[in-house]
Order: sequence, then C-alpha cells, then structure tokens
Amino acid sequence: MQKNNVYLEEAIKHFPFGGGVKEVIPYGNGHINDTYCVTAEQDGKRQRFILQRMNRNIFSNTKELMENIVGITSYLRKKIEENGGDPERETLNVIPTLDGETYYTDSEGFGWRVYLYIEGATTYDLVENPEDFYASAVAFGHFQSLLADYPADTLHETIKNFHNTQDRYQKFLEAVEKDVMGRVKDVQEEIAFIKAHEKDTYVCQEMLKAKELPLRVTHNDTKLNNIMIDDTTGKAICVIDLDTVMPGLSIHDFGDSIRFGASTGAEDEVDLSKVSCSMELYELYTKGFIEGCKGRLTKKELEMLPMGAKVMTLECGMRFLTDYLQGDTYFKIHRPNHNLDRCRTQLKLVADMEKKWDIMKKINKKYV
Ligand code: ADP
Ligand code: GN1
Ligand code: MG
Repeated sequence: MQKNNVYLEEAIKHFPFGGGVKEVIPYGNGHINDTYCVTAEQDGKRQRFILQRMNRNIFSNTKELMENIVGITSYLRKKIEENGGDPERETLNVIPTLDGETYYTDSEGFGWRVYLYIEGATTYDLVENPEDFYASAVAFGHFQSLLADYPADTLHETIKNFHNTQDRYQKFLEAVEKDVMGRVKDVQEEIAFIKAHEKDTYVCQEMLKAKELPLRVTHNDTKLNNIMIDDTTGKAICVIDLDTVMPGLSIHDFGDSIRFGASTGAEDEVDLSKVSCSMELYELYTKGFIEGCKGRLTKKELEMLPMGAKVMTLECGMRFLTDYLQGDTYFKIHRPNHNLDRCRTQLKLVADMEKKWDIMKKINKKYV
C-alpha cells in the first residue's frame, strides 16, 4: 500500500461513512488540496462526499481555517434558507467527524475534512458555454454581496498578504536573487517582463492604503473551477473553495475570474498562440459581476475593475514563476515546467490586455 493511502484510509475511518465505502477516487483539478470523491452506501442508498486533505504547508493553521469555513457556510446557509433556496446545494456543507469535530487530524499531522458532494453540477476549467461564464459572474458578485455584512473581524487571515501584489513582487525578486534551482538563466524574458511591470504591482495596495478602495469580505480565488454550475439549469449554484475567504478587494475577485475564465486558452496551455483575453467574455463577466454585486460597489471600485484584471493576472504569473524558481513547492505540478507554462499564459494575457486596454475601458464605461 502506498504511504499516502495509509493516511487516506485512516481519515476515512473517522467520518460517518458507515462500513459501506464503495469507491474513493482522486478528484478535481485544484492546485492546493488533495481532493477525493468518496461513494458510500448506507441502507441500500448510495451517497457521494468530497474528502479533502488540507494543505498545511500553505494553510498553516487548520483550526482557524475550519473556523472560517464553518462560520461562512453557517452564515450563508441562513441567508439561503431565508431566500427559499436549497442550502445542501447552494453552499458547502461540512460533515463532522465521528467525534463531532469539523476536521480530523491524521497521525502525520494533516487535517482532513468532508463536504457533501454537490450532485448534478459541474466545475469547468475552460468556458464551454459563454452563458456559464456570465452565470459565474453573477454568482461571484452575489457571493460578495451576501457576505457584505459578515463580521469581518471574526475571520482569520488564512494566508498572510495573499493578494498583496507588492509583497508578491518582493518575494519574486528574492527568488530570482537566490536562484536555488539554477533556473533564472532560462527565464530571462519572463523576469524582464515582470520587472517592467513593477509599477502595476503597487497600484491596488496604494489605493487600499489611501482608503480609495474599501476592504471587503472577498473570496480571493474566484476561478471558474471554484464554482459549481447546475447541469440542468445552467445556473451557477454554489461558490466552493472557501479557504481564502478573507478581507480583500472586490476588484481582485473580479480580476481573478477574468485571468482564468476570459482566456481563450487553458491556464497551462503551451501553445501561446491560443491564449488571449476574449473581449466577448470580458464583457459578459463585467456585466454579470456588476449585476451580482447589486449596487454595492463604489464608483472607484467600478472604475478600477479593468486594473483588477490586469493586476491579478500579473500577480498570478509572478506567483507561478516564483514557484518555478523555488523548485515547484507551492502549486501542484503534473509535468516538468508546468509552473513555467502557467506563468507564460498569464504574462501573455497581461500583454494582450494592454493591447486591448481601450476596449476594456470602453466595456467598463458601458456597464458602470
Ligand atoms: P483546491 O483548493 O485544491 O482547488 P477545491 O476545494 O477547489 O480544492 O476542490 C477541487 C475540486 O473538487 C473542485 O474544483 C471541484 O471540481 C471539486 N469539488 C470540491 N468541492 C465539491 C463539492 N462539495 N461537490 C462536488 N465537487 C466538489
Ligand atoms: C490556486 O486552490 P485553487 O487551485 O483553486 C491558488 C490561487 C491561484 C490558483 C491558480 C490558496 O487555486 O490563489 O490563483 O491556484 N490558491 C491558493 O490557478 O494559493
Ligand atoms: Mg479550487
């Protein structure tokens, strides 16, 4: 038996699956946690669950992480019930361990949690149907407006400086300086591109400091595969991956969705000729996100949406390159140079957005 499986089996025994676990399969395309789909059978009825080993190298405090998740999902559950929705499908549901805890710590020290599996819905790595992307925009905007009155001071900061782009830039420079893997020589062009964009890394941080942009409760990881789209209605029913819900900037939530979903290529596409920022998708998302935010965004936030898109794309490219230079210790990789390939798509997108900047501004004006 593989070592990892020993801990997987240990974890399974601590959740209320009964004796009837029929199947456990690795699941999804997330870059951070180890996710499994567990099928269990009780009294002749099959039910699926999501079992996750949380990444403690990234989220160092599992207790605080789970306090956030339980707090947010309980809050959302109430709101969904008030609106006559279905809380079992419209938010994540944490299944406690047999001891009544929100997670189980295995003998190696890793935390495991279980969610109800959301049936009849799918996450996408690429936009297959523009309507889905529009639906995801409304849902991410709506998610932010649902959490507008959430007591932000009860939230733990699960990753410090998560979208502090200025800080990310400093960490990138340190990685270049140290060059622990000897890879700097192969990525001169990418390093030069990022350095030429140093100014962009300060914009949002400066505006936050000057209180020109408000701190809100945001999702901070709004890519398309973190939202479940209903297979029948095409509605974006549930925002998932709540590990990074923390105080943050609304324009970052907007931007992170754009860099992933408005791209004409996959995040790790190696043929860069396939990668560009689709203005059709950009427009759909702008329209949907503003609608979903229900008039809560300030004039400045609305005006800065295009900048949010550019900065988040640059930041993500920088993070992928930093990880590549440091030996691929943060994001899961599935092939050599995977993080470098991912970095290249992001930088290509930044360059493309700069070419299309006037169009992006025009679209923005149309919906603001
Ligand atoms: P990561 O932090 O590694 O990205 P996620 O929490 O996003 O992990 O989960 C990875 C994938 O697992 C998601 O993209 C989605 O496809 C699937 N998934 C996660 N939670 C559920 C759920 N409750 N129901 C169905 N699928 C889910
Ligand atoms: C990670 O967890 P996942 O795969 O949804 C990362 C995001 C990045 C994204 C890039 C906690 O998201 O910040 O934008 O990869 N999550 C964390 O695809 O670092
Ligand atoms: Mg995810």
